[in-house]
Amino acid sequence: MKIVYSITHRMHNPLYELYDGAKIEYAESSARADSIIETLNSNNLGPFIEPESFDLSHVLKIHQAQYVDFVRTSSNTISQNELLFPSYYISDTYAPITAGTYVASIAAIDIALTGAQELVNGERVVYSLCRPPGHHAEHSSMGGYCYFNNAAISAEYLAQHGRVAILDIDLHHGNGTQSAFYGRPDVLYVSIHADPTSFYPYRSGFNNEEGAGLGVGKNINYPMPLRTTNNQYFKILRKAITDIQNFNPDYLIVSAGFDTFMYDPIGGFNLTLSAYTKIGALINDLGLPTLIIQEGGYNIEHLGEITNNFLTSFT
Ligand code: Q9C
Ligand code: ZN
Repeated sequence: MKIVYSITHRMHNPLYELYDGAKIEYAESSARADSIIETLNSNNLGPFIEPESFDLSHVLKIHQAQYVDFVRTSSNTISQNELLFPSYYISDTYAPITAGTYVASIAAIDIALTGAQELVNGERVVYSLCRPPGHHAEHSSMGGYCYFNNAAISAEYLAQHGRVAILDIDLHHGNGTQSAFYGRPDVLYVSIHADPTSFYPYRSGFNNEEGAGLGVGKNINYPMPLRTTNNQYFKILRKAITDIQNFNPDYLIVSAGFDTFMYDPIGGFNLTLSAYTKIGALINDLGLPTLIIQEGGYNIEHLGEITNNFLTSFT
């Protein structure tokens, strides 16, 4: 399986995040990608390929030009080790801008788009190791460790070639991806996540959010209780997979967050290591051209193994 990756992600490594005003360790660290690469490497997954660079016009189909400009200029003018928490273009305190943020975020988009291009060229499954992640980034705001929406940008790219389904299995609801396609009949968004009544991002991910206008019925949320177990999860995943089959897409994008793991430091579900092999197998059974995009997952010790278990089901 082709794995698209670049070390440029290391340029983005904020020193802390703000939680209730306190500085706490930044969960979305560069050690995450290192853990994944190391494990995939030692299990002989690959080949690893470098991203191509794509035109900014792809980004501007999903994000507001002023917002993109703001991330670029503030990132390029801030000094090393400084963190900027602006009072606009941001939805929470988990996505500070640092000197390397823009460069790394653009590389993550190129990684996702390179994967999408590989699918159009006939590849069956590609893994895009994006960092920073993207599914919380909205039209004109960053948040939840995300700056630009890698999954939405590549979905828009693939939508030029056919019908696209996005399956979001990150622990958190992908508010950015949902809002990007909320009115669209040609892109299905299905998400399984912790019930937003008591979990980030709090304001979206409820099951009455079904899409708008021509997109009604093309947005499907499955909020799940905290401490969801393997079997509870598989049951809902099967429903989500049926939704995707009914939509009959040409391409599938998986927003693959692994923060559903029982020992995730910011987690809330109880999935075990072996659950990810099964989740991968159930998704692989769809038999669709599939782009797997990395989102969350913060247990550094096990993240590589989780990712490896998931990906191995596609090989
Ligand atoms: N003290 C993704 O998984 N809340 N983003 C963190 C920790 C924000 C997660 C609270 C979680 C954002 C891509
Ligand atoms: Zn998450």
